[in-house]
Amino acid sequence: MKTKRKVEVVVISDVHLGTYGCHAKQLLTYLNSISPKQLILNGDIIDIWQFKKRYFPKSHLKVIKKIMDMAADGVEIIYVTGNHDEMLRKFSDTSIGNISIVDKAILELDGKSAWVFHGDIFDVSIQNAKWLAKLGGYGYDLLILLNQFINWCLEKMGKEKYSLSKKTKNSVKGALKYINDFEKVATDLAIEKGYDYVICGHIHQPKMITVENKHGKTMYLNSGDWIENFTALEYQFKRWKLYNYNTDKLRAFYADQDIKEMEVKDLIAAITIIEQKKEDN
Ligand SMILES: [Mn+2]
Repeated sequence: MKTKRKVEVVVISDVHLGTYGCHAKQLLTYLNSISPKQLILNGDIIDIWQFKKRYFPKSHLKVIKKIMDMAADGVEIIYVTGNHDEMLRKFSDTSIGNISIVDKAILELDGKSAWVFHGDIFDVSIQNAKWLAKLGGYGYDLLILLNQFINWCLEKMGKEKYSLSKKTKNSVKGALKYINDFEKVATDLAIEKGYDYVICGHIHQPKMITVENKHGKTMYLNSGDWIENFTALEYQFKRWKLYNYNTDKLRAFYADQDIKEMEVKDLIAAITIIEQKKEDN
C-alpha cells in the first residue's frame, strides 16, 4: 500500500494474540494502512494466559513483527498492560528503543489531557475501585496488586482466574450492569482528576461519549477489541474518531462528516500530505 493515512495517535486494545478468537489478518491490514506518530497498545494484546495452549499462528506473529517494524520506523509505541498480559507488568516503566511498557499513561493532546489505562483494575469490585482510586497515584497500583493477589488465591484454590468474559457469559443483565458501572466509575474518576479524556479497553465495548456530572465533564473512549468489533481510536485534527474496520475499511480519516467542521489549515494539511505522498511515490 503506497499511501498510508497519517494519524497522530492510534489506540488499539484487546487483540488477544495467541487465541482462536483473534482476527490478526484484519488487524494487520489495518496497521498497514496507517502511519501514526504514536501507537498505544492498551492491554490484552498478547494473551499470555493462553500461552500453554501453544496456539500462535503465523498471522499473529506478523502482527508482532509489524509493531516492531513500526517502532523501528520511528513510531512511538506505548504498551499499556492489561490483565491477560499482566506478566509484562514486571517490566512496567521500562523502555526499549521506541517501545515503552507502562501500567497507565497520560497524554497531552493539543492542551488537553488523556488518561489511558486498560481497565481491569475495576474487576475486583467497582466499589473498591472507587475508594482505592481516591488514594491518588497509589490507588491504581494497589488495585493491580489486589487483582493479582485475588487471582493468585484463586489459582492456589485450583479455581480459574477472575475474568470478565466468564462474568458476561453468566448473565446478559449482569454484563450490562457491569459495563454501565465500568463506564460510570471510569468517567467519575476522570472528572475528579480533571482529565479531558479517559481511554480504556477491557470490556470489548467500543464507545465514544461525552459524560457530564455535577463536577464537570469528560470524554469516555473505549477502543473495543479485535475479537468481535475490529475497532480502534484515532486522534487527528484535534479530535477523536472511533474507527470501525468493517464499515470504515481504509477510508481516509477526513472523508467523513467531520470535514465540515475542519479548520482551513487542517484541510490544507490533509491535502498537502496527499500531495507529498504522491511525489514520494
Ligand atoms: Mn482485559
